[in-house]
Amino acid sequence: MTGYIPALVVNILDLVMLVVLPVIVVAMASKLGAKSTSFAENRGLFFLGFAESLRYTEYVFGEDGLILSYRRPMKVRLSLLALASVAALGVANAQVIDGTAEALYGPALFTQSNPTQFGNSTVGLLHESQGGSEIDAVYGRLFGGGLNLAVAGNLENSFNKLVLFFDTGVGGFNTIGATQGSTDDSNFVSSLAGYTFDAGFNASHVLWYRQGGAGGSGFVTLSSLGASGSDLITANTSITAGVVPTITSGTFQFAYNHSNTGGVDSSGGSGAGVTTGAEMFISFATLGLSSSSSIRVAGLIVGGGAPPFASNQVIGGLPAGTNNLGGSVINFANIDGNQYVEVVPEPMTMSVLALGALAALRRRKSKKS
Ligand SMILES: [Ca+2]
Ligand SMILES: [Ca+2]
Ligand SMILES: [Ca+2]
Repeated sequence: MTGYIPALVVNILDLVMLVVLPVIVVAMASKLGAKSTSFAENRGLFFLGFAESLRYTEYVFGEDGLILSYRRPMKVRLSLLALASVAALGVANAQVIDGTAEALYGPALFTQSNPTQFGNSTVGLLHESQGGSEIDAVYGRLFGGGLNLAVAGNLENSFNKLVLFFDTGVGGFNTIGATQGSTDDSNFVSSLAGYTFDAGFNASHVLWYRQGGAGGSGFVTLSSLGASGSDLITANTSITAGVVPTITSGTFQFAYNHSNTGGVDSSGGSGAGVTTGAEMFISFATLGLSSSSSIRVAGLIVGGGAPPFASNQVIGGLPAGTNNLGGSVINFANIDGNQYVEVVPEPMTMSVLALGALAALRRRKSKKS
């Protein structure tokens, strides 16, 4: 399609694009239940499209150097429409804290290869994992002003705990001290006294989740570590049959989809491909940060006791064939390999860069012709 649009029409269309596209983006984000419905967090693609339109504009300058008129090939309007569609697609793909790791997380940061000795759930219910606990895979993103983390697997409805430790790069402890400010869940954090992480991993925060079955409750706690630490989030939800337990407290969100029947089992298997389990959003502000370029996450599934009886389901993985770690104080530095993963920015940034590269390629092609 060829032809040119008069400057007046271009101006009107620009105005329409400026006013309408943000409304469309926000409306779609809201309708699709995206975590962020803010245009500010989805505007990158819109401005890329707007910049593209300026590049294509052909100006006619008067003798005084001022723009006399300008015009824009018809195909630019079509490419702007395409960019608007891509922007809408970006929103459609926005992740939701629902207990499933969306494709936007990118590849798993860890995949389990040790069979579970805490039971293998084969029931497939959304609201509770009957018969077993396992950590199959870990996915993470720094996006929307915080950490988005998915720990795929199962957590039995027996008040076993999924315990996660965060190294935000600010402060933290390589060994958990005997004196803790956190008191929630019968001083659970104090029961971890002496836990030592791999060299360079300094945990500043701990989160743990545990739940009963239908009719019971699920509880999540996020605490800062140390004698001056405190319980930052203590929240719970009732467990309803057929419903993914979901907890929201301020900006904090947590959900556990228990329906996984794949992943590792009691004799082998692999956690590869499992995307359901715990998913959470923790804002940087909640972690005491204004921004972050890297957050490390360690963690494992434990039962009761002090120190708690630890499984062999550990983030980062244990050497092949390692059995349950049992009811002793754990020193990850004495276990081969890194028992943590590192979450770094940001698949969405890569998408925008890829889109920019596509636009550049298209310009190059159009110059050739
Ligand atoms: Ca999700
Ligand atoms: Ca399994
Ligand atoms: Ca280690």
